Amino acid sequence: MEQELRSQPETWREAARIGASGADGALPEAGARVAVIGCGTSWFMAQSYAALREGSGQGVTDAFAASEAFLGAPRGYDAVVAITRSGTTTEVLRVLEAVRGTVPTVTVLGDPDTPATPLSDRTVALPFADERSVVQTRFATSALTLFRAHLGEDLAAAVRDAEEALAAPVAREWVDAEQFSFLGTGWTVGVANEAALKMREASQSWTESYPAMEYRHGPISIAAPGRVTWLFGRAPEGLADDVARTGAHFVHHARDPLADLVLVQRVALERARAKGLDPDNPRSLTRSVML
Ligand code: F1P
Repeated sequence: MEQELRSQPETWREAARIGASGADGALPEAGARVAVIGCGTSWFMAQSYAALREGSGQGVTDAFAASEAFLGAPRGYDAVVAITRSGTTTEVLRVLEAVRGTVPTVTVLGDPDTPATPLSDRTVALPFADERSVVQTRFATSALTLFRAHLGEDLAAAVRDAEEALAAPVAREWVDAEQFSFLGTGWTVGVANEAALKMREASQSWTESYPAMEYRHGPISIAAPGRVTWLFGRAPEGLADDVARTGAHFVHHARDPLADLVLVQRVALERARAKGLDPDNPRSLTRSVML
């Protein structure tokens, strides 16, 4: 996991190049109503992509957990984008099967030679970002980098921020914290959800995640000294003061939110090691979940 995590600036550069050059026209065009699906980490990247695409005016874009969508495939969309590192996740394959022939599908995956490929009208493969680890790091962040570049964003600063996040100190308070609440707004809600999952998967930590303003509607009641509230992206007015009153440690960095996720991945590694856990063999997890 560590080696893969550390290669993110390189894999982001390559993903940004592919996205900026149009990803071979595989991704849906502006104006299309798009459903984005995935499981686990890939679902959280789907959430971020959906918020970014819709926010950039390219059309209605909704994210669905494939594990819910396979119970009743999304309807009323012009295209389905599936995100799956492995290309073998059962729920993703079932959604692709269910919508086959009714709506164009494009799957963003690691290895191009997977069961998802023949079920998709188009694929965007990121083999340079594929991983052997159970816990995803670079595939997910590279997929989101590809989407951001495809939507017209210049990712040069994000790549620089990722390099900086790889060199930044990991604070003692984060390694020792009893609990983490990760918060985001808009596209960074998906990033916050992914940060919380990463910390659970790799280090068996108690973590939660919320849209930042929603945090004040109840979840802030668990903020306390020895616990961390970590905000990605835009800071809603008054939030820092509210958290300060609880005594929780508030974290809000200026760097690109996806690059700040790289720092959380490192914190997850450090916490796993501090607890004597092997982050490359996480409890009860497999690289791909097949039903
Ligand atoms: C999705 C996923 C991972 C999760 C776990 C099981 O995989 O849910 O996000 O961390 O390893 O698989 P994929 O569809 O992106 O291959």
